Amino acid sequence: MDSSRLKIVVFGSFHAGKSTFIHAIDPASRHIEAECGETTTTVALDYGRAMVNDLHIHLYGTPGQERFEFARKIIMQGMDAALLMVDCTCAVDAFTKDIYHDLMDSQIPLGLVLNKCDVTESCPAMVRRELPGNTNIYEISAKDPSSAREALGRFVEDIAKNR
Ligand SMILES: Nc1nc2c(ncn2[C@@H]2O[C@H](COP(=O)(O)OP(=O)(O)O)[C@@H](O)[C@H]2O)c(=O)[nH]1
Ligand SMILES: [Mg+2]
Repeated sequence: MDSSRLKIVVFGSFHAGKSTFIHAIDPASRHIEAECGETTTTVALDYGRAMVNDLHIHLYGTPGQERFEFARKIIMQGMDAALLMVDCTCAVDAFTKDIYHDLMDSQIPLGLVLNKCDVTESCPAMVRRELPGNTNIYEISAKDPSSAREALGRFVEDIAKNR
């Protein structure tokens, strides 16, 4: 692992707030939509950069739907850490739980981003119960760029302790 750069991949269901989060961190981030193969299927992903302390952070947002497993596999190559974005305004879906367990089983440092905490009905406590066992948890509203940046900064510091 290059000690001055970190590749962080952002996972999460469609609509969890991945694009909003990456754009909040890096207003110059790119949202990329690519046609794949002979089908009309479009894969959407995001890419943004940030500096945290002296580290160059490269953030990659993955496509959320299950059928984009192949694209997630490619984007995941060489990742140093992962963030799982969860929408706290609704029940935790099976896709999010599956990704959570897969990432927990891997050796990759994982942070849980509990998003949309600005919404009155949001229930981050429920998400914590549904996705137990991880200590890097950040409650944010990706609509508030400062809370997104603070969560990323804390995550990078948290994982730097174990590098
Ligand atoms: N209230 C609220 N809405 C949010 C927040 N983050 C994202 N959204 C909204 O949720 C929807 C999905 O966000 P998006 O970033 O496109 O999700 P993605 O599919 O995971 O990339 C959009 O309408 C966003 O404006 C948040 O923290 N609070
Ligand atoms: Mg998106």
